[in-house]
Amino acid sequence: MLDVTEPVLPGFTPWPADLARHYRDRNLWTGETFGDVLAARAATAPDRIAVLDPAVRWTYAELHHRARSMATGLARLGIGRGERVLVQLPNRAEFVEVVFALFELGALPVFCLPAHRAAELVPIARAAGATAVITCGTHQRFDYAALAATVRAEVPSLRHVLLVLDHGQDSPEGAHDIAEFRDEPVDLAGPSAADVAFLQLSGGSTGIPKLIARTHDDYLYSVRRSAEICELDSDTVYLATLPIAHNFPMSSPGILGALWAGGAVAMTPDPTPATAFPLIERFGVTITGLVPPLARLWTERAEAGQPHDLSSLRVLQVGGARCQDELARRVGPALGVTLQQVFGMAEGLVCYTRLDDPIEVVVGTQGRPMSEFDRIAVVDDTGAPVAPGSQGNLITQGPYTIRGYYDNPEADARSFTADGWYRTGDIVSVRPDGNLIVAGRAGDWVNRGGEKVSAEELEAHLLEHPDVRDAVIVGTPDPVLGQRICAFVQPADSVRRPTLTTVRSFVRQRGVAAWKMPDAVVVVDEFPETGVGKTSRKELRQLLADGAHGN
Ligand code: OOB
Repeated sequence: MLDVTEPVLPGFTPWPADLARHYRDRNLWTGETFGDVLAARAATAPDRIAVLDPAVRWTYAELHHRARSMATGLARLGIGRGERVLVQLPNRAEFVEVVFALFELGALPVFCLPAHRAAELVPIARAAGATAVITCGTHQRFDYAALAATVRAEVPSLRHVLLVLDHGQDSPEGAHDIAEFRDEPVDLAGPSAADVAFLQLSGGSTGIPKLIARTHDDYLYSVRRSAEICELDSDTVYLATLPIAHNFPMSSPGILGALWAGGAVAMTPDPTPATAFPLIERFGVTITGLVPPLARLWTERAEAGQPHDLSSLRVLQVGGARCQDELARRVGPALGVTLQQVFGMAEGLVCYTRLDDPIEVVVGTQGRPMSEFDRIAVVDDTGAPVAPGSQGNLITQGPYTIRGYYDNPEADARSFTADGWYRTGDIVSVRPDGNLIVAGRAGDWVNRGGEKVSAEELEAHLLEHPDVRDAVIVGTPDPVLGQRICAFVQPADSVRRPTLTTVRSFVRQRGVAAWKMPDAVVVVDEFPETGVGKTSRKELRQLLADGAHGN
């Protein structure tokens, strides 16, 4: 039955009514909720494995029962439809239980990353008007319960702290063990498909956090389409390697895609080869997704030889940041997988290379939009379309791309055009075959005395240097030029450290214009990362501001 109830969450910007009707008429938006999907899988394949982690193995029937039971308990606590609940959990089975319990209730999970601390969580909780936090006790030697207590003390709307505890862990004063809220399930009214299902965080927010409200209708469409493109079925075992609350492992096709297809979701508590490779072998993992720094680590480990049998792994997705061609060429042969590039954003649009694309497309592009209903345009800084094939700003709209942030008109004024296109902030070009090449973020340019240098372009050159393992270019303030070019490099080994002289002469030999030569080289063993493992240019800039010196 089609559900045409319009969503009611204040602060949510709906799609224009005619477009919403169009998407429903075309059956892109099917009127199903995530709760409906789980109920359907539990009815048709109750005994199939739905969720696996090192400690847990739940069938669809068990997962469904647990989610309904927890939803009933949370309703008893007074958490109701439309309320926002911060969820900060590591990759473990209970994440899925908690999220489906909230879906069942019609309460909205606000997806936080385990790397978030009070400086991020307090503004998020305020912006969301959250009434509860669901987190864990101590994990990887960090006390999440204490963090939740700090956030609660700062945010008056937060009434409850609920903890997913390990055996033997006690719940501190003022918090509840969530196990106390596993009641005998009763049928709850639940949300409609047009309702907002959750709030996701936009990457790289400064100031008031940009929260992204996604409906059951629009998100399920993106999950379904992603599962089709990634050829998931009931034999799929998807490994959640990246922090599970992020949009990529959540829905591209991620854990929700695997569940939609009736497959299994497996979890690794950390993404290193030492932890993840044995789990791939143990669970028979068929697909997972990584950010480029991790893809590099996995590739290097596999190239060096490693003792685990990864033969079940068929598809390795790389996305979240630009995968350099040099790395993309190595991934498939090293790990014995089909590489898939994924260029996406929590705001909506996701592009994939297809599994049967020629290698040149898979290595050299970030794929094409997943839906024929996605609209993309490449425009200059005045908003006019650029010549076909030229680089410019990517803007987009479509059946799963938001029309505005949650309750944030200032951010909307910057990030959306008057007619509702989302400005991605990405500089791309579109090839004649429709595949996109991401050149970088609009801000990732160094403006050296008026000469613009693309960070990504220079990084690609440095990566070809035999002594360089990884490289990131950032601009640093310069009194004369405005900005200078600083290259942060990780050395390939501890003996031969790249220097400014060797790097400059190498880049010059590659026939690169003189004004693109780095002005400084800083050798570091690791790059600072964002919560999801992307390299953080912001923190690298901060390192320089704090006095890091090059040679
Ligand atoms: C994903 O989502 P977010 O919201 O954390 O970050 C989105 C931004 C994009 O606008 C782009 O700047 C960058 O991350 N990005 C890429 C990329 N994938 C994302 N830049 C270059 N190449 C790529 N392949 O990161 C995300 C969401 C869903 C699926 C995959 C990634």
